[in-house]
Amino acid sequence: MALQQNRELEEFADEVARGLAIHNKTLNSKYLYDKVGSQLFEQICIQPEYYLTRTETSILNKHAHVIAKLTGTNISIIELGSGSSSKTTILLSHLASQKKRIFYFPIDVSKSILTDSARRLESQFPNINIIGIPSSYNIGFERAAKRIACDDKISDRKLVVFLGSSIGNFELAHARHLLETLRERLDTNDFLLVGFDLQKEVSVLNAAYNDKAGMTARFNLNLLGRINRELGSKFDLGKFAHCAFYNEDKQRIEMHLVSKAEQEVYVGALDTVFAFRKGETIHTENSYKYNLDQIAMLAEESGFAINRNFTDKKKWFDLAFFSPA
Ligand code: AVI
Repeated sequence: MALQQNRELEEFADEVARGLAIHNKTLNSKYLYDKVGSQLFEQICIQPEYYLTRTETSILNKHAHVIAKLTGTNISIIELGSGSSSKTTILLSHLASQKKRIFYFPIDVSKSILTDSARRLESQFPNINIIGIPSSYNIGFERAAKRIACDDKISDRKLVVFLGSSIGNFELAHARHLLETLRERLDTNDFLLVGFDLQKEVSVLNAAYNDKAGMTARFNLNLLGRINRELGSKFDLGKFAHCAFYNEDKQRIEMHLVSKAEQEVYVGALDTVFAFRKGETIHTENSYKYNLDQIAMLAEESGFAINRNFTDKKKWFDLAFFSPA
């Protein structure tokens, strides 16, 4: 455990060293989610401007019974990046009502979130076996698939769930690679349910990533706070500003941290000083917005066929239900 933590810290230090040394400074968005960042993200999800969570939830509320019918109840559910499992609970309640013993494998890097949500789900659904896997997507999926293959009591028909538009945080080639990898590991009668945020009016997109309460700004700035805490740096968070905007050419929200002044910052763990010009930015996240044709193309290119698209009335969000082609 301590060894793994050391390795993760070393990897973080390496990425910070590389990301801040280059001309277009950048940091991997996965580092936004330490304990503080994950709590701030939960707050973002309930902001009035952040339509994604409530829209996806409303789609699930409306269509979970159809999804449950399409999968049948003899199914094992593997969720990538399950977080608090709150949206999946809607689907689980439809599957659990059918008295079968179901297995649910939530995969998340945060062990504490997994423990809390497993406790809640176990008391809510006595006939669902919850096997939380604290891990990255790839390793977690392997572990869940192995367990399913080894145990006769567990249905080997799988539904993989990837909600929240997390796929939008992947570069397009990486999103395709992730789906291709999943396809290779799924059988023809398995399923994949993916949440995609759809393209829409730019003002709605910009507002969602610039909420009035300032939660997204705090979430973004916390990345510098994390570097301070874990790598002994001296970032003054007051000297950086949150900046998020829709890049229409690239069809993505870009999130940056802008240096408000010319400054130098020392990072203890790297024994290095990084210089920032006034107005220079650190690119911290992309969030790609899709249209239905792009989703169909992505599915086809990675070996899936779209079984159904479940969208809301405004067509702001899509829950795409894929089957292996
Ligand atoms: C997790 N992910 C889908 C969020 C998004 O909308 O891209 C992360 C986020 N970044 C800022 N606000 C929310």
